[in-house]
Amino acid sequence: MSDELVRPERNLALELVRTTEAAALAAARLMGRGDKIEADQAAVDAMRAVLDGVEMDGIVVIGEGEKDEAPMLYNGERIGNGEPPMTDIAVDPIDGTTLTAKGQAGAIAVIAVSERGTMFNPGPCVYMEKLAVGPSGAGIVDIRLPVDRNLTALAKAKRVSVEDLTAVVLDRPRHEELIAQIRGAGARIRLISDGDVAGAIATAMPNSGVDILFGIGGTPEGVITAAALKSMGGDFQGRLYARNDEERGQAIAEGYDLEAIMGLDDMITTENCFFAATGITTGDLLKGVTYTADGISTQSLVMRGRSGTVRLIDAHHRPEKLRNMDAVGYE
Ligand code: VTB
Repeated sequence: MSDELVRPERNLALELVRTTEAAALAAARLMGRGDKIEADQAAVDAMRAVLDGVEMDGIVVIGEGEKDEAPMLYNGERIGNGEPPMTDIAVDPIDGTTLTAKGQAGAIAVIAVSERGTMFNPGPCVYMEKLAVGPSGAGIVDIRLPVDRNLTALAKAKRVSVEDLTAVVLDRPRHEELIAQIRGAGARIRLISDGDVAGAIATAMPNSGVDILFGIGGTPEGVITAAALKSMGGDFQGRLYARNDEERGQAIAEGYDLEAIMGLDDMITTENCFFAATGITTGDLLKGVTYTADGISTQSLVMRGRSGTVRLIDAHHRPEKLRNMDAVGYE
């Protein structure tokens, strides 16, 4: 094998969805048990096991953290069977560990993959200010503008009134002012306790009931969101956010620009990207894992940046067969 960059030409997302299904199946068994660490570990183990069989030479750019704290899916870990294509990987085996532990809406298992060297590495930057919209808002909203101007512009583009719009916001004290501004403008609000990946992507899904996401959330989640919104044709803008002087100093020392507005092409600098997510608990974006006498059902989203194809995949799993295959998480 030469070192020449082999680009991922096939639709990797169709294979990656098996990894998010595995993570969701493992996590869903632990729904409502009040233990988010246990649920996360189960999802990580299951996703990691399936990832080993995916034909790619991947490096985890966004993972569970540094090697010493994360036994698997740590930043820098090599993933896949080592064959080309060479890829960057962002994983969040559960976005919404607390939602899972409490059995609340909107937890998903998610992965994004792009051509090697194209994924933004957030390094020490934990948070970013975010603005996400679906295709009808692309080119219309601007994170630098006041909230009411963005809402007015989006309402006009969607041919509705501002009162008809629903904004998704993480329910955090830091958003008090933002929430007041959205209310002042007259829009409806869906406050979520976690899970801004699903919240942002839902803005681009027809009939999801949400139109725009505002607020400060995790930077890793932002990069993952970008892979999806690139495929869906929505827009996502971000600005890195430091919580204190120490974080600011560290980010600047490492060369990050805290003033810059980052767009979809800054977070993932190629169209050659892939996204897969599976619902753990039912939410605005996806149905959660459900159990019947006939087996287990999952619902997943599968996307490819270059083609812009978005697939919604309902899968039916047969635990009695999978158990014989030593598959992880299919109890
Ligand atoms: C969000 C959300 C995550 O973190 O990015 C959020 O998507 C941001 O951080 O599900 P805080 O919780 O510190 O506000 C999560 O809630 C958890 O990782």
